[in-house]
Amino acid sequence: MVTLKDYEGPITAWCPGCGNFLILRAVKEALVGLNKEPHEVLLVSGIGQAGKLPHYMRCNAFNSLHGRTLPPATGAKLANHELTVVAIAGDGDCYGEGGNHFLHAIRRNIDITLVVHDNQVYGLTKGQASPTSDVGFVTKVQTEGVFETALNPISIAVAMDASFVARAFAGEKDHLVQLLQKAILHKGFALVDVLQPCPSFNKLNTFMWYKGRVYKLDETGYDPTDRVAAFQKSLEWGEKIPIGVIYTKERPTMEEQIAVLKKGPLVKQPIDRSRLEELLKEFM
Ligand SMILES: Cc1ncc(C[n+]2csc(CCOP(=O)(O)OP(=O)(O)O)c2C)c(N)n1
Ligand SMILES: [Mg+2]
Repeated sequence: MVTLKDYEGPITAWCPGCGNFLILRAVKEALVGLNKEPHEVLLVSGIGQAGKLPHYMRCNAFNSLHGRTLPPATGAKLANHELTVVAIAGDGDCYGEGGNHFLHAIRRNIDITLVVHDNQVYGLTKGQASPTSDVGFVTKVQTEGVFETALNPISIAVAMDASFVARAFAGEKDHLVQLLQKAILHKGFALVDVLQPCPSFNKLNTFMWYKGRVYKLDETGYDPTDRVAAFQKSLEWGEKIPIGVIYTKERPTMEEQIAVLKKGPLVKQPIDRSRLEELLKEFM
């Protein structure tokens, strides 16, 4: 029987009131609820305040470079597809510097869950605008307000026919736990974009700002399998912001299409050292 204690990690260094605390708690609760042992789980992150989440849990973890959360997560899943791989990224990490990897992970449909802590700001580097910052958002760098149109990760994911697309709100922790569990159980690439207040550097999109706007799709009879309706839903932002599963589509995963993996995880397959020696001879 797995308990929260099994996942307990060291003391955090996040600011008081940060939405990351709720996301950390939700990730633990989701894994415990699914009865996943820490050794069956790998968390992969890049650089940022979000990227520190795996440091604060006791399970397998890999900390990559900024914007490079998805490549090692993909590699690890290919090496051992029996692992539950959860990629943890910030909005800057995933939609800015790592934007290209985001697009191609969706195309490949590798069976991992991507949790984006979307605080609409660069938190770690102390408050520059991120790709998801709203137009007009004023920072120490964007002194006259952001003029670029915000990137809409949900619309992009639906447009690219991602196999699971959800939006959550850190302030609705139990709902977030349910969405994380659905994403982990889903066979294929699963995006959970989590709206996350940053009390230090985002004074616009606060807990109250989100609280007054979010509503749960699950309570509206919404059908997440209709792609056109999902795209339309993805455009809702402002007075009302939908949270829940926005789109799902069953399609073959990357692992299912790679013949050698049918014999089991690569890490468990025997290695033919004679071929390796042949290769090494080329460098002698
Ligand atoms: C290659 C590289 N580029 C830029 C940086 C600087 N940097 C570190 S974290 C970060 C942005 C973090 O923002 P986000 O991903 O939204 O995470 P948050 O801190 O908000 O959780 C940047 C630009 C870096 N460390 N490495
Ligand atoms: Mg951020």
